[in-house]
Amino acid sequence: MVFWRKKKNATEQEKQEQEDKVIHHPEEPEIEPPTEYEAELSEDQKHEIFEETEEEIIEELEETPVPEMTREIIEEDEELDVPEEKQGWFSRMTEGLSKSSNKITQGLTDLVTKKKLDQDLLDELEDLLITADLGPKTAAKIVEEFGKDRFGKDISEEEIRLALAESIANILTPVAKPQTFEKREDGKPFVTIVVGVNGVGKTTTIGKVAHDLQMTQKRPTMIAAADTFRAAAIEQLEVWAKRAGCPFVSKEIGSDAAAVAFEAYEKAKAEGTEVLFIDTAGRLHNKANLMAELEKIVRVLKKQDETLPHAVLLVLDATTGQNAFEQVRIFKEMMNVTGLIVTKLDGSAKGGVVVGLADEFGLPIHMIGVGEQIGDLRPFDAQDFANSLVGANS
Ligand SMILES: Nc1nc2c(ncn2[C@@H]2O[C@H](COP(=O)(O)OP(=O)(O)OP(=O)(O)O)[C@@H](O)[C@H]2O)c(=O)[nH]1
Ligand SMILES: [Mg+2]
Repeated sequence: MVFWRKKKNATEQEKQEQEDKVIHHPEEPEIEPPTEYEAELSEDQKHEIFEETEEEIIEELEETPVPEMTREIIEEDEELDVPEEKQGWFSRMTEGLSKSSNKITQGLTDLVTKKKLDQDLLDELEDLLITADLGPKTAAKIVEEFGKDRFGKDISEEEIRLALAESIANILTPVAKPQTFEKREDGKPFVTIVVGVNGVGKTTTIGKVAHDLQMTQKRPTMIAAADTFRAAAIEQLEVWAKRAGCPFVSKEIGSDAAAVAFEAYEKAKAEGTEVLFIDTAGRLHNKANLMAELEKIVRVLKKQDETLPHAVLLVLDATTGQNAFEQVRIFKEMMNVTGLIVTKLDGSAKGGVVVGLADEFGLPIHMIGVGEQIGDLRPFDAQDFANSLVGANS
């Protein structure tokens, strides 16, 4: 009995270590600056995270001055570089997805040397979809559907391509839902928390979306730096806020992330801001710390208004391929993730991961990132994405 319990604990520990690796890969450089976090939460931290009263948070807020930027700063920003929309959306995405689609298109050309569809061809097609990172379950599902009415019949490369595009579009259509950040009837800000592991593109994505809202749609937007662990992270977000022409709320490095969120919300409400973005830290020592921090942000916001936050967007880096599945699973355990943004589809041969994610989790995919520039974020269009991925014409 004792032995069994030990074994169970060991398995739990292994699971925890595995999950911590997803959050913070062991080969990544050390976190800077070193945080005061310990592997386990101390009594003080537990108090701070779970029992701190609203008064204590407010007290803390009053002590720390908040650097701020205003919309006017945009006029001084000489470096602003907004590339012109030279190509249509489809060709830009196709270009962005070229590595992924090359893999599938070239694979198909190599594959279809026979005329009739047999089991070997179906198996090879399944392998091809797995290498393109659709994931084994989704690949099997697509191939089964494809083989159903065609087995033993003549088949052409073009027919396979179109059938694949259709199956993929069928999987993607239910999740392709743009995030509209709708104007609240109560006149209060629409609050979005952006989460994701280190380096996936959270800050860049906020900058891109905020720019679109503030500059193109002319909707007052504010950005808050609740990633308080690295000075560079705060500065990077400030640069993006400046480009987007948005007010920026931050506190000193090492400040309480929830306090930044609290203060930003108060300010956004007071200024008639329509959309507030809260950037969060991707890199904490382990899952327990990250979860504690994110939970506290949500708890503090909910004290202001039960309906907060209105969106929790999980950013995923397509180049991580299958690891993205683990990230979704872990973040879904931690938070009520309302939708996904998949970045770096331009530099990845793993664009197929989007299809696997849609099939496995059914979470809305709001946007995709196809570059580092301000205009390189696009609403997610199921049919266009499917066509681009398999190299079919739109
Ligand atoms: N090619 C490409 N690069 C991107 C895209 N989105 C973000 N990046 C780059 O990815 C790198 C990391 O982006 P960040 O926005 O700093 O990522 P983050 O999630 O905020 O990272 P942390 O704050 O360290 O957790 C930067 O160099 C970005 O320019 C994209 O869609 N395509
Ligand atoms: Mg960041």
